[in-house]
This record gives sequence, structure tokens and C-alpha cells, in this order.
Amino acid sequence: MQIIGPAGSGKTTLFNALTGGRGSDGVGMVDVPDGRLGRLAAAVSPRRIVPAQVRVADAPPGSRAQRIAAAREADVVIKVLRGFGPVPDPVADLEGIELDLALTDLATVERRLDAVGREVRAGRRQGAAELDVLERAKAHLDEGHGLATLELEPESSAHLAPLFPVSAKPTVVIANVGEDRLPDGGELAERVRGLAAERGWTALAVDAQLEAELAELEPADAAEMRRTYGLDGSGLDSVARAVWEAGGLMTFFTAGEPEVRAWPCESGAAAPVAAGVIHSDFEKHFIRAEVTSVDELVSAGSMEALRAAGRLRVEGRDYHVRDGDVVFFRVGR
Ligand SMILES: Nc1nc2c(ncn2[C@@H]2O[C@H](COP(=O)(O)OP(=O)(O)OP(=O)(O)O)[C@@H](O)[C@H]2O)c(=O)[nH]1
Ligand SMILES: [Mg+2]
Repeated sequence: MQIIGPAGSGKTTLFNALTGGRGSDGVGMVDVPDGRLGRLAAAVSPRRIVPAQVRVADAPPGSRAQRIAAAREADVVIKVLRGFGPVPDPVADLEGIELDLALTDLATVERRLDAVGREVRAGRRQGAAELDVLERAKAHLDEGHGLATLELEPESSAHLAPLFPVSAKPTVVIANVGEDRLPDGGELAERVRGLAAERGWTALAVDAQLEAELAELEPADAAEMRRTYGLDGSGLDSVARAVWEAGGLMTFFTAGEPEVRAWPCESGAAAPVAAGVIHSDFEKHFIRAEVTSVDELVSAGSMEALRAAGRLRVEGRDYHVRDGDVVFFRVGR
């Protein structure tokens, strides 16, 4: 995930808070909290508990083009808006980012229109439907609107997908508010949420500076401090979870004595592909998957107990792993 936003909105502060200061060269890994991990661990008592992680990148120094190129390559974009300091206007920040990204996509769409238009006029290919979608996208972008608000039928969006429009990327919006606006960010954040919702995005009010300080404290002290601000959980955890959800990833688990672990997986992945997340060889040498759920495993206490009782489902190559599956992969060599 890539952080973007106007100068001084708190991007680096949020990056440092998320990565606990361990990010180097503006890139770091962030744990994705998941309550199911703790329940599995309580049942299995593993030596290690390993959460899934997402990779986060701070806005790179350099030109506007470089920052936009970075956003374009990311699966999820985090937009940080300034909600602290003198006359904060996070709505204007969000609109400014939108205009910036819309102009970028406009240039891409115009180039594509030229290329497709030339081929269609020369009779080298059919393309009326594609040209129509590109024209609609161009008109929308011309008005400064990002493609997240352009309503298209699925077969029409298929024509835009190969252009990787950056204004339509999965997005999490962070209103970086000062302490005086906690816990919910007040009216400013409310308007940001409204704007984000129209685009299908999650928006969160977070005080990045406070979260960075809380992350340095012992958990009990941090919780106590949070209560004084009326916060009921870690803002950083909420950010990580929102990014995970925006990215369309799901989670499956492995649960053994050495390690209980959450794994990221594309939604709807076939079992061998999910096995390949653990080790690339596992995809090639996949034999079968033994599958259960978190609840079943918690009540049985171990994969072995379920296996012995004949209660592990045996699934083949065609099985599609589901969110919350606990899996043991049988692989050959
Ligand atoms: N009060 C308050 N100050 C903040 C908050 N977040 C950041 N700041 C301050 O705002 C200034 C800019 O923060 P940065 O995190 O460097 O902002 P940035 O977006 O990375 O800035 P550039 O990379 O220069 O565009 C710093 O002085 C921060 O201490 C916040 O949540 N509350
Ligand atoms: Mg910075």
C-alpha cells in the first residue's frame, strides 16, 4: 500500500507509527491484527504467532510524477489529509488529490483514445464499445472527477482496467486529526467520510502523532491513555485492517505446535494457489488440503485431534479456500 497526500499532512508520521519506526528507505511491513489468531493460539499454544502483513510505503521524495507512479503500482492507496494545525481543510485535501489523480488518468485515457480511434478508423479492428467507454471516462475526468465515481457496467469497466487508472484504486482515507477532534474527528471527518463513502472507500479519523506516541507505551498504559481520549482501540490496527479489506485479500490459517499463522490470499484462490503462498514449491507439489474452521479447531484443541476423529475435510485441487479456513496442505516432493 502506498501513502499519498498533500505536503505536511502527516504521511511520514503515519508511516513511522504504522511501522513502529522500523521502516527503512520509506518501506516497511505492518502486522494485520486478527482476533482469530489469538483464539487459535489459546487453543494450540504454539511457540510462535505470526500475523499476516501488508507492505507500506511512505510517499517518496521527488516529483509529483514519481509520487503518482508509486501510487499507480500499489494495490491500495492510503490518502492522508491534514486535520490538525491552522485552518485544516481535509475535504479540500481529498478533492485536491482527486483532481491530481484524475488529470493523470485523463492523459492516459486520451492517449488510449487516440490509439484505438486510429485503428478503428483504419478498419483494423472493432472498437465502438471501447471508444464509447473511453469518451465517457474522458468527459468525467475532464470535470476533475476520479473514475471511482463513474458508474459503468462490468463489461464497460473491462475496457478501462488495462489502463490501471490510479483514480479508481482501492483507497483508504485517513483524516489525520489533532487531539482536540478525537475520538471521531468531529464535523471535518464526518464530511470526509461522506465523500469517501460516495466513492466506495473507507475513511478513518486518526491522530497519527498520538498513535505514534501510544505505540511506544506499554499496552496497559496505552489503553489507559486511549480511554482519556475516548478511543476504544488502536487507530493503527484500524488502518491496517481497513487496508487489508480494501485490497480484497482474505485470510487463511495454519495452526501447528511450532507456529500459528495467518496467511494472505486472493479471494477465491484455488487450494494449490493458496498453498503456493506458504512456499512456491507447494503449489507445484500440491496433493490435497485438510481443512477445518477456527471454531472447530478451537473446540478440538489441535489439527491432530480433528484428524484422529475424522473431522478434517479433505479437499482437492478444485477447492477454493475460504476466509477463516484452517488448512494443512499435503504436498509431495
Ligand atoms: N498536531 C499534530 N501534528 C502532526 C500530526 N501528524 C503530523 N504532525 C506534524 O506535522 C508535521 C508534518 O508531518 P510529516 O509526517 O512530516 O508530514 P508529511 O506528510 O510526511 O510531510 P511531507 O513528506 O513533507 O509532505 C510534523 O511537524 C508533524 O509533527 C498530528 O496528527 N497532529
Ligand atoms: Mg514525509
